[in-house]
Amino acid sequence: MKTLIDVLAEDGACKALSSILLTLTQATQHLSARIALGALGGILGSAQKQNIQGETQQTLDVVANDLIKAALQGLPAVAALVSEEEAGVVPCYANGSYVVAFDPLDGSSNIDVNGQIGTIFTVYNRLPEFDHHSEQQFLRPGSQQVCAGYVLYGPSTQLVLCCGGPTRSFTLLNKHSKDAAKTPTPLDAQSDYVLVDEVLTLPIKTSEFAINMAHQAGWDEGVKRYIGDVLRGRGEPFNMRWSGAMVGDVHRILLRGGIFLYPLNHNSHRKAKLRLLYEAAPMAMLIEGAGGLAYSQSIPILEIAPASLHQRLDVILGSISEVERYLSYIMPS
Ligand code: AHM
Ligand code: MG
Repeated sequence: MKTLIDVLAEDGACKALSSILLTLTQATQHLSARIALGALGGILGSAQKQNIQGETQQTLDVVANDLIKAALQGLPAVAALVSEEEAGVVPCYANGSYVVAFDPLDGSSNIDVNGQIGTIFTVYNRLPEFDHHSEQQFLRPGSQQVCAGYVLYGPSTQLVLCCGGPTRSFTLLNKHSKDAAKTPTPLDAQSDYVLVDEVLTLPIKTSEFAINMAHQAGWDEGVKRYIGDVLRGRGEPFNMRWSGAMVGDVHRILLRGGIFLYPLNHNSHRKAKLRLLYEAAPMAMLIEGAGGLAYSQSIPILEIAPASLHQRLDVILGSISEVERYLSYIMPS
């Protein structure tokens, strides 16, 4: 049985990067234990405040953010961090060699209904030419990510990670639960992420698509035509799946193949929903590490540098053949 620490050692991850990944994932172990307690863990309901993006925060959004932020802030390897729940860059250690961005709690609308939720994260090398807490540390194309991952809090808790090689998955072996509602420290040394898939490879055959159909009135014509053709059938049965949490939908696609779409919605004031830095870019690295493709409009997501920390964009990712087919509908001929 190989655990995350064994895999990082085998891959030759340096001490600083290992400290970040182990600390961050330990924070998610605590989160997992709190989440498993549901209403008994005091994590349900609204926090009665808004984040910088004007979204009402759930209690768990705040709990998850505080937990992960506190864990990373204590690490000398971390120069700065960005979170979906923080307005700007949070400075950490001036000599830190990495910067970290994260969505502490993805799929917030699923929290109170015991649905799938997750944590998404990305790590970049700190750029020596800028201040350690400069926004420039984060406004870089996803191709520069050192490592990306997510934790899915589902019936089991799974970590999916790519550090430049293959995308791998781990399952949390959790030997405790009774003390989970207590304060998140000290860490429980008995919980660990155990490697289950050394190399995740996205299946080529596609029979599922994931999209929020409720927004179709606001889609571009190409998106409407593509979905219309899928719904009419193409000689192959298609199923639609939408979990309301990107981690859940991307996880299904990594295991079963298919396509995930969050297109522009011209009827919404913000047009795009998903954020580039800590949602789309890490997911693109994980999907490409598993042999898939990730685009926004006609541009590979990993080539796009955010213009601002919380920039949103439309997202297309999944099996190569289906993403290419979709692109042929939305590209001007
Ligand atoms: P969140 O990070 O605030 O939870 O928002 C992102 C989520 C994604 O996980 C998911 O794909 C999408 O928003 C769901 O949006 P919708 O409300 O259209 O179902
Ligand atoms: Mg999110």
